[in-house]
Amino acid sequence: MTIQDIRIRQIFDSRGDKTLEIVLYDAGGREFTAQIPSGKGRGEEEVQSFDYEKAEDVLLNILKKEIVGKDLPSVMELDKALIALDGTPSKEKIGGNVMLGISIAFARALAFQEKKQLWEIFRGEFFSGIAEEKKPLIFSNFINGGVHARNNLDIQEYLVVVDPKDSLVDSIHRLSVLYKNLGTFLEQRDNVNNPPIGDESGYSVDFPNNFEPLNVLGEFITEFHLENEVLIGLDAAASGFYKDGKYVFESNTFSNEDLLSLYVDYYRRSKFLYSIEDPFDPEDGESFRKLLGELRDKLVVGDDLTTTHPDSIEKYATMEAVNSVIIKPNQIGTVSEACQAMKIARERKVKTIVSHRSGETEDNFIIHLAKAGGADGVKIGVPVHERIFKFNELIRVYED
Ligand code: 2PG
Ligand code: MG
Repeated sequence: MTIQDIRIRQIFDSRGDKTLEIVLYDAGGREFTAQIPSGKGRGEEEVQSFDYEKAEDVLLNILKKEIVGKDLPSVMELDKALIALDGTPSKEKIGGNVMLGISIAFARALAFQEKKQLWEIFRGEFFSGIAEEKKPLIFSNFINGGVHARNNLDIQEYLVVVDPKDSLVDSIHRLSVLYKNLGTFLEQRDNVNNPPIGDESGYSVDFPNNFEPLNVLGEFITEFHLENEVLIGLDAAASGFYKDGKYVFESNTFSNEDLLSLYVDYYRRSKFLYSIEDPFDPEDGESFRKLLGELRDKLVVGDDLTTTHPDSIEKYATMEAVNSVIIKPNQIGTVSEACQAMKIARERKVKTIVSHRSGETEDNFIIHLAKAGGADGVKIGVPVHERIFKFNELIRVYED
């Protein structure tokens, strides 16, 4: 596939912040695009993300000379060339967002040329013979706190987790009904017309403490008789309340031991609580290991801890600090490395949850990545507003 030309457009993400769209032209002059999301709670090890001016500079001075006009046979070969040109661990020369956009847009061009679905390109290049066909659990963020909201919750996300074994449409509908009913409940509780929402369109209202949302969601699950198909997940995003080696939680100072006991108590009190993401700061990998030791049949998930980095996943899997990881391609900056991260996780029997970012676009690439690599879960927000694109693509990709 020859890359005839590349352009970069400025577009906006769901938070109204500027982000990039990469436009790639094939030899026939056809246009293939990729839009890159952005995160607020960026892990320390995440690769660099360039603004438009810097990206334009890279386009003119590096990409037009080294990539445009090249005939490349595969996504893998393109990524190898980009990684070699960049030559830095955190993608400081080309920018992880620019590299990922080119990587995805190129894969779309290949899919067009080969008359395939996008996921088939990824399956063929990276997961041939190793990914089984299964529908992923859907992690749906109903209540937003932490840096994603303007309320009093320290924990960033309260997620309803649904297993769409039978029908994706029915499961998504169930999520939608639950979400609307939670809205009505909060309207009445707080005597407001429309409860405020956070960065990912989950409700962002105050609660008496960080456990109470688990109670409320648990009561909904029981009321709607969903005990056998719905669970609850948390993303503590603990780096958001970590300061000088301590956790500032509910206005008190917690040691890592205190926080660990609090989480264990949450699990004891909520029978639906299934997963917890980033329960501690990435500096505190040892506490992840201790928590997983206490919660063998639950998920302890790495996100800021592992940043979709194959080496970090290997490290924390070996240490038995996590049994599940978030896969966010823009944390690592190329399709190949994101696929490599999924493969390492799979080899280590660590579950993979392919995830959106808090600042999202209409781009549905992550759903194709999940399908190609046989992901165990997808974390894609609530099935309303701007997140709906991902849910509808999920139906198309998994049920067509
Ligand atoms: C997270 C994400 C997505 P952000 O912490 O898992 O929910 O947030 O994109 O802000 O890092
Ligand atoms: Mg997270």
